[in-house]
Amino acid sequence: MPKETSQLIDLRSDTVTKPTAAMREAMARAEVGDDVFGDDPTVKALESQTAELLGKEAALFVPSGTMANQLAIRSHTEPGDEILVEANAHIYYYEGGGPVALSGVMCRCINGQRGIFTGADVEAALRLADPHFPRTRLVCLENTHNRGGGKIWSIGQVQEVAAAARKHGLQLHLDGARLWNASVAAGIPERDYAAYFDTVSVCFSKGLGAPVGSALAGPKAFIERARRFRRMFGGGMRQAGIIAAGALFALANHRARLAEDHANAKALASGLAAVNGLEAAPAEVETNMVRFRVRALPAQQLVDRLRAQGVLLLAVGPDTIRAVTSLMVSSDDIRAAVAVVSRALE
Ligand code: TLP
Repeated sequence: MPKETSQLIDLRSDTVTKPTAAMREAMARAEVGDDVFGDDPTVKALESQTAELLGKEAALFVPSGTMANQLAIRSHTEPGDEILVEANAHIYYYEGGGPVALSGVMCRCINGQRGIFTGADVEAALRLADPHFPRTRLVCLENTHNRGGGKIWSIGQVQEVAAAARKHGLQLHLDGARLWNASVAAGIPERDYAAYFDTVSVCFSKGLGAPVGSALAGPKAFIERARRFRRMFGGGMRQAGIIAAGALFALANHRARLAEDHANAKALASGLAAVNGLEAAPAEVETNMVRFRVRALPAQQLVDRLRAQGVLLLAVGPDTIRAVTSLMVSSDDIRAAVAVVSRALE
């Protein structure tokens, strides 16, 4: 029998997190106003706290991580420009072709190692300043890297790419949807990472557990330009303080606990590595994601089988499955999930 929703062990993503009772209370109490008129005090508080955390002049609250990234691209470029992205970057892979549709830019892909690339890669991908070519304008990094399996960029790696970009007058944007995870795991404050970038996007609705919302942070004039595009893209929200309050609660209460998710991901990978027919690499788990391979049957078939047993995972390739830990799963759930997977492959 399929399990009830409440009993499911949901490892598809950290986007599935639901607000806790305390977060809901904070949201219910939120002071609100019309944010398009600049009247919502809770949104303003969230924007200034986010800017402060990231060491930037200003921040803009937006409905999704995708919108934060796409606003950054639109605000950094003009149609006909080119941006450098890693071939597995969320911006390139999962945002519905946004860069070309919304900003009219070309994406030039760099093949990284689990999402990480080098300054030499940037230099090799650059276009000469010549009217034949698009103008290379922007380099995008993703930390942690989603399709890289939650891989963390070290500060040294960021520094090296940033130096190459600056040498050629390029702008830098960080897709920091999970920068919180990178910071907790690496012990490096968010602002230290952010310092190398002109703009940074962060999500409150993933591991932090808020129901909705992301932010784009950067220089004041840039954020004002992005605010215009947010309006154009339909992302101006009215009494958004209700959801901003969830994000504020998450910032205050759910950042340090991400370490638990990281420990659970490690434990999950170790458990899966011992299951016959699977290939998992616990040593590669750096944050809250685990990618593992299935040998015996197609990944989607195993995912379907596990769903019927109450364990939800995501097939991200023909033989590859992703699991993401979050505040929705406990260490007991992890042990239970490993047992279910193991039985399903017997
Ligand atoms: N990632 C989602 C899916 O879109 C794949 C997930 O389940 O991991 N940047 C990164 C690095 C992301 O992983 C995501 C979401 C986003 C941006 C976009 O965030 P949303 O979904 O809020 O638009």
